[in-house]
Amino acid sequence: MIIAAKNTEFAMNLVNTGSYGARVAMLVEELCVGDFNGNGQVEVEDVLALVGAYGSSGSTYDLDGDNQIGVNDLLLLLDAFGDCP
Ligand SMILES: [Ca+2]
Ligand SMILES: [Ca+2]
Repeated sequence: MIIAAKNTEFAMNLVNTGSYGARVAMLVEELCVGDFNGNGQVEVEDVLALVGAYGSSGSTYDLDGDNQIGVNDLLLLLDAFGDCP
């Protein structure tokens, strides 16, 4: 399971229904918000990708978590414009 989110807390229940023990490992890494093409920068291509999805619903370009691609997502993207940390 991969979850990408910003400023979000997650609660989860894990149930082991098997007869063996289980180990859960969690990796927390800082994502580069808005770097949709994964090249280490938020640049024009990422802006164009978001603009292309503007007005739709979905999670890929939804940076504020409201399930709609809109002006707040564009503003968050522009705020992150440049090299990833
Ligand atoms: Ca990029
Ligand atoms: Ca949104």
